[in-house]
Amino acid sequence: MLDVVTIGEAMVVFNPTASGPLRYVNNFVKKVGGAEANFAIGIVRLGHKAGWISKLGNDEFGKCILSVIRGEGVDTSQVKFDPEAPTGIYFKEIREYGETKVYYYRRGSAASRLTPEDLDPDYIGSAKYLHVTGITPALSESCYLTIKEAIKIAKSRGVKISLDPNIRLKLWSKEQARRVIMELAEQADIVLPGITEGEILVGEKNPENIAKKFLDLGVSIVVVKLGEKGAYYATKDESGYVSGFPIEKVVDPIGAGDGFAAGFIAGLLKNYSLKEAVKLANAVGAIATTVIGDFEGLPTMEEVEAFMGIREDVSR
Ligand code: KDG
Repeated sequence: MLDVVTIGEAMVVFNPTASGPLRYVNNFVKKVGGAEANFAIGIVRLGHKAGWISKLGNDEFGKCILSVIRGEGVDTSQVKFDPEAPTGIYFKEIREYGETKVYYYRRGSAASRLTPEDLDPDYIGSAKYLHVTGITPALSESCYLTIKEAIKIAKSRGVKISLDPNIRLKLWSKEQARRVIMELAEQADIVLPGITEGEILVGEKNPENIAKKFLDLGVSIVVVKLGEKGAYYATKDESGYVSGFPIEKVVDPIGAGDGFAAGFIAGLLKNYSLKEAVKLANAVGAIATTVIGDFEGLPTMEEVEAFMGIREDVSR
């Protein structure tokens, strides 16, 4: 029995060893990343069982990704190798000002060839939550159909659906993202938009108005991420702001949102109150930014409790 199942692409990530335009960067560190895989690793670190459905190229990078994600304790029994397409890769570019940029080399990748036939209904049905993001349906028409089918299976088996919009404008336009993500949101129990994503999706800037738009669609729980300020959560019965954990030195923000989602769903799996689950999400998201790599900073339950000051941290 799994706690969570998720579906999406993982890539080899090339992290630059210096900041500045990539044309002047000569050295990179090879890592692994992918929103849904990061999320699954986060869930496992927090003490729960996660399964990741995907496709990888039958190449060295695909084998590297499988051993890393399996090595982190995620169930990879549903991961297939596609002999006819490569594993996707991406490069990060770090600037001393502004946001980290990413450059994808993933068009036509093995994961973009996922189809509804790759889904085992019993596997999805064995979980408590199906977690999907707006990245997978942006990869290809067949990926979009795969996510729709996974949601249909989950709904028919009583599996709750959580949706992180994860809008990546390097993959599609705002209009395409809005149309597809809002269609998926209508089916979701939980939606976790960032504040800018809320503006793209529902045309509102205020977290309370963003949440209301999703609740009106039939979503049960909405959590709007407000960066270091924390988050705003709302259901039809309760709502509130939960402060964040500002980090003095963010070394790599990529993957923080996946950490937030993992923290929130782990909180629900632990039967925390909504407020406590959002607090855990804020802490996990914050800690994730303190380590280079998309998932490497994700904390264990012991680490996050020490960070939140509810457990003694014995360092030596
Ligand atoms: O949320 C972090 C992800 O963006 C990163 O790991 C890479 O999946 C990725 C993507 O599509 O950007």
